[in-house]
Amino acid sequence: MHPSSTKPHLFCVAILGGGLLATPAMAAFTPIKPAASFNKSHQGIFADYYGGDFTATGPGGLSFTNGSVTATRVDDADDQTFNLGTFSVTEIASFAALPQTLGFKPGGIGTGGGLTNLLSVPGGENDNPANFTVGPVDTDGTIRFVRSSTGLTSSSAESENVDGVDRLVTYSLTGDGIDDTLFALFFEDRKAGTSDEDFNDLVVLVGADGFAAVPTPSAAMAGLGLLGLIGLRRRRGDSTRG
Ligand SMILES: [Ca+2]
Ligand SMILES: [Ca+2]
Ligand SMILES: [Ca+2]
Repeated sequence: MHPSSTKPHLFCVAILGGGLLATPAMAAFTPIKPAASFNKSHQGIFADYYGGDFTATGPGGLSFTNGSVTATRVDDADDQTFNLGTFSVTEIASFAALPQTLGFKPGGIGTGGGLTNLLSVPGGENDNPANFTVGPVDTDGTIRFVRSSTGLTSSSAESENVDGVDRLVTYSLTGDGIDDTLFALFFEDRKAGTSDEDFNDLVVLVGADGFAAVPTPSAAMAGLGLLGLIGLRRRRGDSTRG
């Protein structure tokens, strides 16, 4: 038996509830390589958004927490399709040279389906601090997320990718101000073999109930109890591009 087979898998399924379609496959966590100095790590991206200092936690140190928000790494057998119903999506970072577009297709793995584009962000190795949100988007049943940039389109379902390799790493977010299913999706934008495998080229939050309670970094660091007010301000400030 693979050394990390059953325990992490059961752990994740218990945490995730109905947001993802669990499969009976063995647990597997797609490897991530350290980000280049001009990029940010997954911990750094969470810290930028939620504030505080995110440190490794959980099985294998693959998850992160700042003490109030925890990002639990999702088994990569379980982030290939999603079942979110009505959801919103917010881009929180993009460390990539190329512009990035995110969309989704209805249906399960290998079912084809028409692409609905959700958002696009410019390229240029930046973290696009002016986060923006799209939604609510109504979906019915299973969907796959699809990221594209010049020369490559990749799906959350790895068997649909030209290289057959996983290009999405997902965390389930829980903690202060997060009352509903909320995932952080970290995409890699190059094919295996030509990629730096930092999985920070497009980073979005997807949630079944929007983002009204997400704290700003300054509020989280100051420990202010104004999450609802800040959430409203954040929503008003959001814009939709592409
Ligand atoms: Ca994956
Ligand atoms: Ca990158
Ligand atoms: Ca990359």
